[in-house]
Amino acid sequence: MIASRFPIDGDRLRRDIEDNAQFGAVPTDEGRGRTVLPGTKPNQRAREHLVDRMIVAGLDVSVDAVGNVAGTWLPEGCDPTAAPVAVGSHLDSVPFGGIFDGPLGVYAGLEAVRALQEAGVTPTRPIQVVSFTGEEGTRFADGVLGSSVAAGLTETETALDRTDDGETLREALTDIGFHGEERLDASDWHAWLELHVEQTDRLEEMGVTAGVVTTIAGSTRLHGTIEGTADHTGTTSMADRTDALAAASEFVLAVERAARTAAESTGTTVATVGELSVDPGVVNVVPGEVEFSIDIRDVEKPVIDRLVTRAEETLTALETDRGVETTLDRPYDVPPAEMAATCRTALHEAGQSLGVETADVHSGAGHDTMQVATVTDTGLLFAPSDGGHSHNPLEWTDWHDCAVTTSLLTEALYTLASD
Ligand code: HGY
Ligand code: MN
Ligand code: MN
Ligand code: MN
Repeated sequence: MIASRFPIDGDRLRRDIEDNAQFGAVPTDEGRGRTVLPGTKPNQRAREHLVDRMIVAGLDVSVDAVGNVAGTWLPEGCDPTAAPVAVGSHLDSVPFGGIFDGPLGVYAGLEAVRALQEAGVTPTRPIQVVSFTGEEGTRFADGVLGSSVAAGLTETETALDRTDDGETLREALTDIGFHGEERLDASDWHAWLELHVEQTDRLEEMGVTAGVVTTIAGSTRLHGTIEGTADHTGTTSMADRTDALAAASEFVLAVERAARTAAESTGTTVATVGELSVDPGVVNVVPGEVEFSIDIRDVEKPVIDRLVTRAEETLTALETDRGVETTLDRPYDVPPAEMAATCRTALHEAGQSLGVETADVHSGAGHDTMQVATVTDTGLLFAPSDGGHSHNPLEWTDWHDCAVTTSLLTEALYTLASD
């Protein structure tokens, strides 16, 4: 790798990510896990730590109504009326998630600004380092909550009224001191960049350190119920049962079969029944009701829609064949997002200028970037995931790869903020 015009401090970046990893740290047999759900104490400490680090870097910190945190760098000589370039990701995690998914992007964004400051350069545009609330969809929404509000896709009050575990998002954010004013408006931005771990093993297999994302797969999340009749397991004959779990089992396998068939031709289709709860869920009662959720993804929207239709048809057939009653709703429907040529070029050219090989890849994972892409130019840069693991404590990215991809991010950020 050729020396960068804006040398980043890999140790400082590592310290930020390691310090952040303490918040919500969970004991695991191997790897380093963390559980940092929106509005919880670990989330509060992670946010406070970020604000502290932003203040140390001389950024002007603001918190919006849904807890999105933005640190703005407006150096002398920079046009304060110019549309900013923003960079960042999220600090929340899935339960027992890894330490890089989200925090790498937030702290790489901060490190990029520090590197530009220390190089003594002045971009023509302000730069904002952003941490979005609730990207993972573990509480209050099915995902990308803060970026959906910032992109104007979800009303602020609607988001704040969402409840989880008996509290509204408004109450949870107020409790942790991160229910601000206003709304961070992503449509104000000239461009947006996010660095994220790849969460699969393509880059590792290719031996490439930097993935420049072309398209982020669309993601549709369905929630449904299958209702049968709870009955005594000892006295209810097999012929007289309406077993909700048996019906649901057929449904899960039908969804999997349809996704496997689609993936044979697309190579990018995935569908998962990730949640299945049985009521009453005891050994001597025939399952009366099952609740489930499905996550369907592909880079082509029609493929997703065909799988949704297949799921609906399967439920209808189960009603006829098994006498169950079913419901299915589709609260989360994010279409595939194309990354902007301006940002992809800036990232590839950053690789060339640094002598770092880059490769075009698609993203099977969803990201805040897909929401921001609806209102401004966006780019998404991947760092390799060792063994492709993510959303578990085995998630790992070599510190060297974190530093190299942060250098590319810095170069591209300066390019986009200096036009
Ligand atoms: O679900 C996703 O794709 C993201 O990791 N939240
Ligand atoms: Mn993420
Ligand atoms: Mn994630
Ligand atoms: Mn490695």
